[in-house]
Amino acid sequence: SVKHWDDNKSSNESIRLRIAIIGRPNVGKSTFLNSLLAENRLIVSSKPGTTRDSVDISYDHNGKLITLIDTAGIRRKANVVDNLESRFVEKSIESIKRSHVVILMLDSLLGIEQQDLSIAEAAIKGGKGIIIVLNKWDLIGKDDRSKLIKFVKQQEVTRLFLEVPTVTISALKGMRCGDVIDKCLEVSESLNKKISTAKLNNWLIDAVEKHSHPLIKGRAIKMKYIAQIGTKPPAFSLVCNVPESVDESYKRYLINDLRKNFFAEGVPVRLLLKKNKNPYAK
Ligand SMILES: Nc1nc2c(ncn2[C@@H]2O[C@H](COP(=O)(O)OP(=O)(O)OP(=O)(O)O)[C@@H](O)[C@H]2O)c(=O)[nH]1
Ligand SMILES: [Mg+2]
Repeated sequence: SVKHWDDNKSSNESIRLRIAIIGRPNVGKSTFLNSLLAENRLIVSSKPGTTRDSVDISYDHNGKLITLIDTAGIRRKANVVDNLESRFVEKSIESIKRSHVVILMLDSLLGIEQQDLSIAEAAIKGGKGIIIVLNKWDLIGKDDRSKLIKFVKQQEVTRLFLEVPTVTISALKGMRCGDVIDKCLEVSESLNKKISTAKLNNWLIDAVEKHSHPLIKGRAIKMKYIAQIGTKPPAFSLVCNVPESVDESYKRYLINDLRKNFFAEGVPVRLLLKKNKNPYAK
């Protein structure tokens, strides 16, 4: 019936994946979109700041409808001394908020800079999935390729504390552009994943056995019980005897291990440490 068809449509609409494409001016965001859409629906120019506002584009990826958000990079105004980085980040955050997964696009010739890391941090803090795209790969000589990837990967681990899927493309030549969307779908699926409590607690036993928390003033820190409390991003509550004493680095270890065991790269995992609620304790 018509009603059934409408219901279907609205439920499909509500889960339609929204992907924000973020990157500094001129990295090739619009070229990438044009390459995906295989027609010049967007204005592409070698002048930074061509696209003024963010644009939502419907895209059919192998029968799956996706919304792509193209965000303009922020152009430095001549003779204006202001905080370019914060303006860039601010603008990008608007698009990040409306998305599920963020594509952070880099110009391979320029690599990854502080602004890029700030964007990635904002995406991760916002609980969004993230992937990094190294565009203009056609301009990188064979000898520099592995060095560049290694550097970006190292920045992910040391600055973002999250391994992020990193895809090399040439938007201009239409090289591997579809792979980027495949990766986004993978990340999006993983963002929604629910892990059974039994699996989680088995993981916890192993994780603590592999690497236990150091004693705090001679007292053992006990990780007692873990349960998933949310998805998109996946969030967990971990009951512990003294949550306030848990090392930041230990918490990071648990989050990373949890991520590696159950989720895709680029999925931010949240861990909430809680004190066990013992009704007989004072
Ligand atoms: N060699 C090479 N050039 C590229 C590639 N992708 C984009 N470009 C060029 O880079 C320039 C900027 O591309 P745009 O797509 O307009 O960049 P943008 O990120 O949308 O820029 P803004 O909208 O201004 O933020 C253009 O001259 C493109 O032709 C690529 O893969 N390889
Ligand atoms: Mg553009």
